[in-house]
Amino acid sequence: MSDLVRYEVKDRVAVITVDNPPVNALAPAVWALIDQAVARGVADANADAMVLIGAGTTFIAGADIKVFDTLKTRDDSMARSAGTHALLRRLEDAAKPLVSAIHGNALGGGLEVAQACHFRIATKDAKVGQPEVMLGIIPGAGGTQRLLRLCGVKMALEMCTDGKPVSAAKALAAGIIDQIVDGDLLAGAIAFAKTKTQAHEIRKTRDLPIKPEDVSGGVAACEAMRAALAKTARGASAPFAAVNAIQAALTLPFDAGSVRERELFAECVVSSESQALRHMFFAERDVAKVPDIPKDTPTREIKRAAVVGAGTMGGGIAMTYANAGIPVLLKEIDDAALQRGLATIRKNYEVTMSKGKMTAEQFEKTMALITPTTSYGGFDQVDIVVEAVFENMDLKKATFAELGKVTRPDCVLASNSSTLDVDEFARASGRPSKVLGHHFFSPANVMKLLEIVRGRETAKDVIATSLKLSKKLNKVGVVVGNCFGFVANRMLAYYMREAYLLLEEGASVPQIDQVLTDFGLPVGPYGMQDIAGIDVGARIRQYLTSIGKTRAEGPQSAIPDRVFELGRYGQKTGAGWYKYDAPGSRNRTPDPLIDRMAEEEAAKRGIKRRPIADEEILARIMTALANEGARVLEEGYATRAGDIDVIYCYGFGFPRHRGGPMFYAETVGLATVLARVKEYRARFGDYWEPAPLLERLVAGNKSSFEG
Ligand code: T1G
Repeated sequence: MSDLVRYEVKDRVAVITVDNPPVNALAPAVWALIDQAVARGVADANADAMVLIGAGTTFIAGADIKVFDTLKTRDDSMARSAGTHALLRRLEDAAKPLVSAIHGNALGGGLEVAQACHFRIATKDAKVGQPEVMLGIIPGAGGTQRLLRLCGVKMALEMCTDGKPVSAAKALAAGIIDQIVDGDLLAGAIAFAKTKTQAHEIRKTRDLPIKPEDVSGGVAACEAMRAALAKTARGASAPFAAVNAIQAALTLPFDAGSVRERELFAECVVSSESQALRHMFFAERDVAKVPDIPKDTPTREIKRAAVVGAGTMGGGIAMTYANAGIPVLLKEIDDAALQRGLATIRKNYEVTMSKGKMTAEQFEKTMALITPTTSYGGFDQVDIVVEAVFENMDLKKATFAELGKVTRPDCVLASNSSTLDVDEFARASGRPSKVLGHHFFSPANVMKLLEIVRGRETAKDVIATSLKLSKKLNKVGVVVGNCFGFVANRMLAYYMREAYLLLEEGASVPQIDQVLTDFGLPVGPYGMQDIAGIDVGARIRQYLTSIGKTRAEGPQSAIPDRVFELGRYGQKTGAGWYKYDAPGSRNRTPDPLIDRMAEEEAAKRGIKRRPIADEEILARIMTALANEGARVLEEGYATRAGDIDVIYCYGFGFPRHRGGPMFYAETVGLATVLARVKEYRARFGDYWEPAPLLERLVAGNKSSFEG
């Protein structure tokens, strides 16, 4: 037997151990070796029963996701799944009791293997689930046909459409597992197997009858789930395919239902939605892999923190630390500003409590971790300071100069700046190796993205510490370079440039926003600005202009500043790009004033306004993002294209089922993207400059930014 799957007999029970670190994924070889091991156990005169268990920290966490990229056509998938289904039937037909012993996770194909075993036992901390829809697919190894026979259609529908794992206790109550073992799992499994041997008990899941309540009400439950998904599964198709497969289990014999599952799985696995979601699965794990920062780079423990600035961002950052159980000093320049910040924090937590997501006791405990102050007292005790003062270089440099004096020499000094030069803060601090950017996204206590902005002299252990800290803060930390705007805002500037120019050329604010929300973004560019505050962007723009910078090449529309100068800051003032019922209201209506401004600005620039098709709006905005993203990659400010995709999905809600702006560009086709850049250059001006990387990749007939 190979190292991947071991076989040994203990006390007349064949113990089959899957050992494919780190999660015992079912690579093709592992499937085959399990098959062989069970056949060996059945034939082994020294074994009366069999136990299947995982080595290391978990049972089997699913099929090897990388394998799905080899399934180019539906036929490829149908061929592979025929083999998998047949293999699981062989397990199910074993003539001796076959018990799966679950610890850690039994997910996807892992749970399907367990379902094909005659019995399942688990440790109390184990979890079982069918998370395939998170990858744009459905259980493809009989899970939609067996699970409901164990736990009923309602729970099977929930598990297969939301993809969430369930606890061992819940699985036991539902009938998915047969026993929870205290103490040694293997010993418990062997004892359990021996009881089944004595009882000559073999229970084939596929032969279990559909529960009577499901015979009568199962199809209605499927219809109800479809109706619920229509509201929640925005743009996703896999959850509906899972419902269809489960409905087939209700209405067809097992074998016919299995064929239906395989057909539905095949449609999903070749879809661009699944390819995008599988890309995101690995991309959000790869961001922690920084080429010159080895995994074993020493890190420092962050036990105490401080935040300077209790504005919207500073308050949200302080909440992020408190939510992670890290005591945090929150400093403002005076008590009035401090109290305003604390009031906002309390209000945020009260909203959380009103939603039942936080108890009053948790609120008090979390708030107690935030110590307000108007001095630097106690800063010599903290392990990290996050600077979140106004986006003004002089103010930030002065703050870093002060922090360099009042904190310990080994204290990490991080700036929440969204745009400005981290190296300048570093120089001002007097210890640049401990300085970097921690760019949170608003609202900082909610958005998961954290841009870790690496300065020229930032030490490797400070980067490694930041990556580790981001996990503790429940953030996705992405290391980016210190260019103007870093990665997120540098690219966003081009996204907004096109949105403004399209408005002047004839599109409307509602039309542009609708195109982007139909594409899958939670909000369009104009709605986003009305939420974030038009004044925030305007003041940064003013400051950048004062230091001779603009965020993006090309024509700068005057409309944003005109809107700002009218005091229209968005929802908070009752008017921005839209009109609102009242300040703070979210009920918005288009405002003809904006269209008049667009007409005036177009006239000034000699533009003949025209109706603009939705397709052009989407193509120009997505092309602008991809072209600038290619520059970011080439200049080395992002490690890989997937990092940019993670930034956009986690920072701006770019739809995961599109895979992020770079993956989406690859699905459009890099040659098509380049052709569009050249077309726009001819139509609109030289500021549409093809990124050299894009030109090289297309010239080399490459289909991916990774070459
Ligand atoms: N395939 C390939 N690699 C996997 C993998 C998988 N299923 N699961 C994890 N990895 C890699 C991961 O990329 C990372 O690699 C390392 O393992 C540690 O993962 C036929 C069709 C189990 C909860 O969707 O949810 O079965 O970055 O960092 O935080 O019907 O991994 O170290 O190089 O996430 O401890 C269904 C996916 C597949 C489960 C552990 N199963 N995995 O979390 O570690 S489809 C899943 C997870 C399927 C069947 C269908 C998590 C975890 P690297 P990690 P973790």
